[in-house]
Formats: sequence, C-alpha cells, structure tokens
Amino acid sequence: MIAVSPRIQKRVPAEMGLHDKSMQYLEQSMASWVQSQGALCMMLPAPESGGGVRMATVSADDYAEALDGLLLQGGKDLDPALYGQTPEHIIGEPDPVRDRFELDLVQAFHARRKPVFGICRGMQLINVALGGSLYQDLAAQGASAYSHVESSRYDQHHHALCLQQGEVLADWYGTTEGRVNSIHHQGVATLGRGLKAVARASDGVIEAIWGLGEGFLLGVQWHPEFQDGRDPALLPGDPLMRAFLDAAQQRRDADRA
Ligand SMILES: [Mn+2]
Repeated sequence: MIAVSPRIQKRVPAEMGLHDKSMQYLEQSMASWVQSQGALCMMLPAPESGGGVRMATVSADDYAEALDGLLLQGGKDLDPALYGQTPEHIIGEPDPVRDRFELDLVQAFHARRKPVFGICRGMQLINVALGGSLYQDLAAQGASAYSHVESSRYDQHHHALCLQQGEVLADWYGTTEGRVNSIHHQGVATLGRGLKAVARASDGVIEAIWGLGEGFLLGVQWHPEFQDGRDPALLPGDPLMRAFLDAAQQRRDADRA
C-alpha cells in the first residue's frame, strides 16, 4: 500500500466548474507506474489547504502507521526558508501547506524505516528534510553547464547520466551510463545528513541521492514515471519502482513476522 503525496492546485481553472475551490491531485503516469507493479496506490490529501475547509484530525503519523511506503511527486519549488535562504531565483509562490505536509510525511515514514522515494521536487524535499540545501536556480547560480529544463520540449528533453560505480543505481541497472529526461531548474547543493550522490549529469549536477543509514531513502531528479522504456537509450523506470516496492514488502513482512 503505497502513499503518494499530492500536488495542490489552489485556484482551479474555471472550466472545471469548481470556482475558487482547491484541488489535490495525482498525475496519471505516477499512478500507473505504481499500479503496473501490483501495488495499491493511495494519494494522501494534505490535512488542510485553507479557504475555510474543516481542520483535519489525522496526521502524517497516522498515514505512516497504516501504509507501507511513501512516494513523493514532483511539483513547484520549495520555500528556500526551509534551507535557510531567502527567495532569489525561485519560480512561482511556494506552497507552505504542501512543504510542511511532505516534510512531516518523510519524517513519519523514515522514522518507521518505511521506504521513501522522491521524484524531482521529491528528491529535493528529502535532501532538505535531512538538512541539505538546494540551488534555487542551477543556471542563474552557475551550477550547470547546460540547461536541465527546456519548457518547449518538456519530457522530451534528455541528458546523459553517470551512475556511481558500486552504488545502488549502478547495481540495479547493471551499468554506469544512461540517459534520462530533465525537467528541473533547481538541484541539490549541499547533501543532507547520511545522503550520498549516486548519479550525476555530465556537468556534475546531482541526479540521484541514496540514504546510507537503515531503511530505504531514494531520490531521483528525473521523471522515471514518464519514461516507458520504448526508447532503448533511456533508463526504464521499472527497476526503481521494483526496488522501492520490494523494500516496502520486506518492511511489511517484518512487521507481521
Ligand atoms: Mn537533469
């Protein structure tokens, strides 16, 4: 039973007929990716989203107790205050409700040694949850030699990936080279406690992180849920989902033993 954190849309487009209401949602390929491997996929609504909704009486801890693993979706930039900076290069308004809820979820699942897997923003969030920092904008801060985002090409924008020899990703894929999509303007600057970079782009930008302690803590900067493997040059997403679900299954079995 896999928990997926929500994306939050504060002002829903008029054609959806919800006027000024908020929406929390899950992108389809993320749900398909989880379900295609036989796991149940459950999106967790953030406890409140403003606008006069009733306050929740359940917490991230309650969800972590009930479910087996946490998958963090991509989305908008984190509030730089969370890593001790003022906003200089972020795009859009941060969402404090989503930031807080996801930080609480990472803490709650990881404290129980239940697997946590972050995609794009989700990887950045894991890093910040463990005390690391981000580049607010890779290009503006001179951290990358080429663009990690091309809005007109979106998920068709790819770059080479170097998987660290001897680490989990190289192990699962059986190679140290690959290609992935790239839809991010931010990136990991300093690593959080107990995290290691296990893949990088050829310009040195960190593309995957792994927790060295007990439990399963993985973040990838690309979107494996969009990579269906029909292009043999691209790394398929399924080995990552398989490793995550295997860890969740093991943790669940250990609980019941
Ligand atoms: Mn990239």
